Amino acid sequence: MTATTSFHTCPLCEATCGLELNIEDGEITRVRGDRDHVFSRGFICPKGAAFGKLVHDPDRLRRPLVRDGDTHREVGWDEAFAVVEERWSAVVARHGAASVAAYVGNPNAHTMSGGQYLRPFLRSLGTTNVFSASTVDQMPKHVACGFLYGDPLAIAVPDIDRTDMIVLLGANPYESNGSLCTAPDFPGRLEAVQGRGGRVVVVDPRRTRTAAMADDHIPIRPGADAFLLFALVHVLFADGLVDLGRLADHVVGLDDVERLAKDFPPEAVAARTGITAGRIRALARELADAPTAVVYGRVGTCTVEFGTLASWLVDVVNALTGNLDSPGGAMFPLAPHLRRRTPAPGRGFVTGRVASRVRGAPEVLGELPVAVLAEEIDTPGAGQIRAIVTVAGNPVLSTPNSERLDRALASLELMVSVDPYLNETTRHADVILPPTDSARVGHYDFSFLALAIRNTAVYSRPALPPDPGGMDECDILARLTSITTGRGADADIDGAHDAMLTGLIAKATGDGESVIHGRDPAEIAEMVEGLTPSERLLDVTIRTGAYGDGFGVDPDGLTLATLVDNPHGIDLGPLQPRVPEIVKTTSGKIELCPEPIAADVERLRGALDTPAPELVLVGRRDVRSNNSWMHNVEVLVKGKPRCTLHVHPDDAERLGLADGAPARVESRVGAVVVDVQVTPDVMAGVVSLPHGWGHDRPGTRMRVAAGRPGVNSNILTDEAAIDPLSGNAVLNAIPVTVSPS
Ligand SMILES: Nc1nc2c(c(=O)[nH]1)N[C@H]1C(S)=C(S)[C@@H](COP(=O)(O)OP(=O)(O)OC[C@H]3O[C@@H](n4cnc5c(=O)[nH]c(N)nc54)[C@H](O)[C@@H]3O)O[C@H]1N2
Ligand SMILES: Nc1nc2c(c(=O)[nH]1)N[C@H]1C(S)=C(S)[C@@H](COP(=O)(O)OP(=O)(O)OC[C@H]3O[C@@H](n4cnc5c(=O)[nH]c(N)nc54)[C@H](O)[C@@H]3O)O[C@H]1N2
Ligand code: SF4
Ligand SMILES: [Mo]
Repeated sequence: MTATTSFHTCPLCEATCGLELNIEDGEITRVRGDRDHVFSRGFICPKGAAFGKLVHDPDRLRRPLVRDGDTHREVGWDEAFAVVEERWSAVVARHGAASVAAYVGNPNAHTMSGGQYLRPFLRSLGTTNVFSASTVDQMPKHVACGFLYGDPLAIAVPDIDRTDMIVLLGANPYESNGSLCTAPDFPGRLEAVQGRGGRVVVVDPRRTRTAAMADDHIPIRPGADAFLLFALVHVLFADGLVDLGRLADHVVGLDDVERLAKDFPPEAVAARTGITAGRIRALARELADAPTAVVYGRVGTCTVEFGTLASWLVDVVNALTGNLDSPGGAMFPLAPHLRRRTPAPGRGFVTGRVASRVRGAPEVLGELPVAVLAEEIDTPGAGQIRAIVTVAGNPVLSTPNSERLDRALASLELMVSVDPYLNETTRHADVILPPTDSARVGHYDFSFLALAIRNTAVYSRPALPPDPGGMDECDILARLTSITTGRGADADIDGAHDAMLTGLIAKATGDGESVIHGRDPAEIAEMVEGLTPSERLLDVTIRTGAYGDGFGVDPDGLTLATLVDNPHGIDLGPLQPRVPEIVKTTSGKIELCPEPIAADVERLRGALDTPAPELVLVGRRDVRSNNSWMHNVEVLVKGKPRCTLHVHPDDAERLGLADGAPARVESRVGAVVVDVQVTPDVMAGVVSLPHGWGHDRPGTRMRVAAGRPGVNSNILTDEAAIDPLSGNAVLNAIPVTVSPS
């Protein structure tokens, strides 16, 4: 028996914790937190501890499946790609490239293939029907930042380790471990804020674990954060508390924000938010008075009717209190794969370059809202979607009115899924291409190091040897790209990888802003190191990045090899101010009151007078779960049932609901029956159900999950309801009725 220890970044959530893996005979036998990890320092959660179980899950697919009537049968890789090629080209020949679509899900943000091979693949499809989990998640933040800073990826994160006060809106990091804010051991870091005399305030309709630890929990009516934030802005102006600090010369639009905020005094929003005017005024003053303070909004502020407005106002409040781009406030990370920019105006941010066929919903960041996917499939006409590729997504559980989508997917001429599970979505696929597990591939966090509260560099080499019959997701996507670009399923895959590398180098040598501008691409190519195509691409990215060696320019700079030599990561220090360098608006200034956002304020003003529905549904997360796909691991799902409907005791009494008894929950689009859990931890007038459950569909192969199926909360969410600026689905504050079942 051979026993070894290996260090690997946990790929399961945004916290990017370092794992210490014990490996015996090719099996992960024990997982602990890596105590020497520069960022996570030994912290892990129950999901990270179950990483080995997930990797070795017997239900995990290791070979491709092809549909045979109502079942799937295992085939070889060549056969699977041949089927894809034949049927894909047939659909394109019959209906044109406009009839194909792609849906890409959350785990793409956690894989190197997602960071390196996905974009080229999506572009190769030649369709505007590109959908992703971003429009059931954070798209409002991208849109707000796109307009504010000219760059939708310029997202400021709370500088938790240095702040004196943090206000969390619609975020529950004690369960989620944080999002759009990579901070391993987020709970410990919040406790440290309190430990040094600072304050933690949580605004949430539920008394979450995060709310329970906070110095102050402010319950809010779901969907009302934009009102609360506007009232804070109102008070900051009215009481003369606005101080832009260092950003004064870099901001335009201040007067316009002040003018818009006039309509939202605390008294006007008190009823709609459920928060007294006095409390709102006090909060504004606390934010202004704290030496440093930061407002942080997440899922509860994004997946709502006014998601973009709320996301914008979070940054506005941080700016007005002098806390934007300032230590202890909200700051812009500089990850090793990114570059410092030359301060200069940019091209700005636009949306709506195309619109969806049926509803006319505007494109954002090159994609359409996933809320329109079902109608694009089930509405006949030119441009109707006839084929789809899903990569790492389970939209049948994760997107609104999922029963309609479930039916729509069943009607397609062709569906191909790149996914390791036969689940609620992939059961509709004609071909399933399962990538090898994440312990067998390298790991670098393109998405999350760019959202980290400290600048950090970490790369993990594969922890386990390759599965001889398995396929790396980079290879799967490269082969699919060969098919969709007409080079064919049999095209030389090494050639495709080499072309990617040559392209990346050529882009850098031809880019006036790159450290290797003007160098000979052949000379650079000679210097590139790495054991896999993915590593070689990463080497180029790191070496031309903010801390890179520039291929000899700075001998002390980072290379892939430096990262490989430091498996516990390299700490690059606390975040540094980045304005104006980061700003890419056409004016070169932070546009505090962008015109498209200002235009949406009228809708918010109108909603002030609309009475809120009597009972609304919100979601919730549990630390042992992650969206839809970790319910097949026994240790994560055993124990008390987690998919229950939380109901406040007053509502339970009023509606005749008993603890533990089933209730029928009904919305405009659907109904589910689920067991009630009566708890004072949810506001009266609000019920809560987690998403990602509903594992009772036939034709899946997730035996543990099927034993505790739960119900799919997205049967209740309404695909008609989207935030107009971002196209993001409304997944919180869904009007429902509840009755005993
Ligand atoms: N009602 C409600 N709905 C929600 C939310 C909510 O709060 N409330 N949250 C939303 C949010 S924030 C998100 S991000 C979405 C998530 O939406 P999705 O991304 O559509 O769903 P996931 O459940 O994350 O599904 C991930 C899929 O990827 C597969 N997978 C896992 N690892 C890999 C891998 O390495 N490679 C590949 N190719 N596949 C892999 C899994 O088997 C699974 O099929 O759900 C959203 N839906
Ligand atoms: N354990 C676990 N961890 C996860 C995931 C998971 O499914 N499970 N998913 C991962 C993903 S994809 C993401 S995007 C992140 C999300 O990370 P978070 O944003 O922290 O997500 P949630 O835990 O859903 O917290 C959202 C909170 O918003 C509250 N809320 C609902 N409506 C409103 C509202 O209108 N206003 C306010 N102020 N609050 C509201 C809910 O009660 C809930 O407590 O978590 C990631 N980490
Ligand atoms: S908090 Fe996230 S990254 Fe850390 S161990 Fe848990 S799942 Fe993995
Ligand atoms: Mo998410």
